[in-house]
Amino acid sequence: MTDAPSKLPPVSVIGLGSMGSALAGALLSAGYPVTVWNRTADKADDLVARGAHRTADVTDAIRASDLVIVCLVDCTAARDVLGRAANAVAGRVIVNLTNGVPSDARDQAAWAQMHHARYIDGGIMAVPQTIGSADAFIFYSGDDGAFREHEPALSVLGRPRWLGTDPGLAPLYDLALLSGLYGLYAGSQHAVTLVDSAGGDAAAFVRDLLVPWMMSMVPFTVAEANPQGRVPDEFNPAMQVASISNVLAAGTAQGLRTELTGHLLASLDLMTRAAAANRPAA
Ligand code: FVH
Repeated sequence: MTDAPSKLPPVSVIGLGSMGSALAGALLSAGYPVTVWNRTADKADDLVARGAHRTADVTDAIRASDLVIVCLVDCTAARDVLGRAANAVAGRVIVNLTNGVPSDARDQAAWAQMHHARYIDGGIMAVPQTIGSADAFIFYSGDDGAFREHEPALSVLGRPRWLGTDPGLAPLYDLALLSGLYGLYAGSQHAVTLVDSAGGDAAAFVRDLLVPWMMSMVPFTVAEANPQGRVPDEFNPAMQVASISNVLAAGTAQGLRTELTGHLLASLDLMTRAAAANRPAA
């Protein structure tokens, strides 16, 4: 007995690194007919075993579906791969989930328009393990008609979050969230290194102190961030300058690498300027 053909529209996935493979896998699990292409062809083996169709040529993968999802290492690779398939993209909706800057997205959208394709850029706020789960969400911006048309298939990957018709918005919001995350990572790394340098139990410090404390402080601290860099009165910037200077001094005394202090210097600069603005005139 053969399986009944899927009533769902076909989707092509270009790029089968860890993320592209997870995207294609989620679509297969949801019953979509999936065509895949990857520079290194054997990375498609598992997906083919699950029912995906593999093409040797990227052009054939793009021709196979109206919806083409691109997920490559960077925007240079995405531009090169799509550029080689320029004669196949007319009439297609290209959803580029490759991480990039807003101007990459706008350039790629203009290129797509020139080749009679509709373009959506996206920012994946998930890791491969969470694709297809309630924990994953993905920013989208660009051609809104194309987005509404293909929202059901895109919803399979993670909760879609539409940002508007400027294709640069999805990468901008993606990078803004990553900026917050990397600040948290840099701060945590400095904290752990400081405890470790004094012979402390870094694992216990992370488990029992850093994680619970950060969890309780993050909502409050983040809520005070504002586009003007204005420091709220209750923060008392002069007091913050003293505390941050002490963190820096302790790190230096413990022989910590200065590369870990960038986030502290940024906060010190902000607080120093706020303290100067608050100082009563002599
Ligand atoms: N993995 C993650 O946790 C993050 C989560 C947030 C979103 N990112 C972005 O997703 C894009 C792809 O990331 P990835 O994790 O799949 O990356 P890799 O596993 O390293 O796979 C890279 C794929 O790109 C192909 N590739 C690289 N260079 C070229 C090229 N010049 N021409 C054609 N394809 C190229 C590579 O092919 P191959 O090496 O297997 O032949 C992989 O398919 C990325 O933008 C993240 O920022 C993931």
